[in-house]
Amino acid sequence: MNYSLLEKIQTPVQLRQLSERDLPRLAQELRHFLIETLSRTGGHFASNLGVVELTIALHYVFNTPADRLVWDVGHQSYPHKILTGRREKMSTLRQYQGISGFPKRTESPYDTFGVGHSSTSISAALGMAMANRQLGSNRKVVAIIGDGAMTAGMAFEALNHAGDTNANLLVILNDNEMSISPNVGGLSNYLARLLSSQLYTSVREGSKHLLRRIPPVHELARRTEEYMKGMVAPGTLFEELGFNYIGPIDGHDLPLLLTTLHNMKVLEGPQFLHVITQRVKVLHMLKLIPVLIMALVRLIGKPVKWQSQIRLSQLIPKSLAIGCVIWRRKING
Ligand SMILES: Cc1ncc(C[n+]2csc(CCOP(=O)(O)OP(=O)(O)O)c2C)c(N)n1
Repeated sequence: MNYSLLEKIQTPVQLRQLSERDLPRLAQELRHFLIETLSRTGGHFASNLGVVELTIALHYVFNTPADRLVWDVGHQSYPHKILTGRREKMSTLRQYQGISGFPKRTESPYDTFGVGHSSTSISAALGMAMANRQLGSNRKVVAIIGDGAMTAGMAFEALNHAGDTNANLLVILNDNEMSISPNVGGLSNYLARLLSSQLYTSVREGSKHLLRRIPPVHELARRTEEYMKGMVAPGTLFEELGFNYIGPIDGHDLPLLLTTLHNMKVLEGPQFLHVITQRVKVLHMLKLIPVLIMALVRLIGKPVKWQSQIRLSQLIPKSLAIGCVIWRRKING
């Protein structure tokens, strides 16, 4: 693939010089680049493919690195690394003396918090937001946390604290209904109920309708926010904790992400944006087949330890891997 847009971007400064019309093409290049790179280096590919549009939108709307992005766990930070001057180093990902698979403060000024452990982003971002307040600084702080990481006590402790401080902080819940495997528990059921309530579809369609008419920007901002707030039932769990809850919105719809982030950036107090992403879209699966084969071949290249109790989730990848090897041999004749 030709990476004509991606290659122009050494830092988000060049990203912000692109027109909004170019961003879907950039997302395509970025996704393809990720697949190509990870097929050689290995790494977390599903979580990263899910945040391609969200990462572009965040660096486009926010003035990074002055504005702070805090990635929870950090296993989904590869698109962020690629857009922040580390594209060429991606071939060294997770290797000796190469770049880290997680945000690392010594690696880049765009990596605001060293991570690896989950569920710490809201606390870290809240600390930064409170420091901003002390300093009288107008820097924005955004925590991006998955629905799996959100189930931890530490994340709730931070939500509880943030609601009480009234700090200027944006929390983005990246909801793909998955953690390492499908989520279980009360929060997961609650998020699923929010999604199945048809509000998601109506908000999404309604926002697109508004975008089509394009009134002056501040009017659009006001109306979009009012509209979305009106559509989503007040009193969500996050509202009760003191956040202004917006969503759920489609995390792959770049125009919608940009408008929503622009609108929310100027709001005061704790803000909560619920975005829905898919780790791997069906169309992308086709392009992923070579990556999957390489990853799975590597998996069965290792000696398989048979245990007395083997779980289905362990068995399926192994059977799939064997199938892929047979298929590859057939292709190669
Ligand atoms: C304290 C801690 N416990 C467990 C893990 C293992 N872990 C890695 S990613 C992750 C959660 C991933 O789910 P989610 O936050 O929904 O992100 P997604 O991969 O779906 O984008 C967990 C629990 C960890 N990194 N840190």
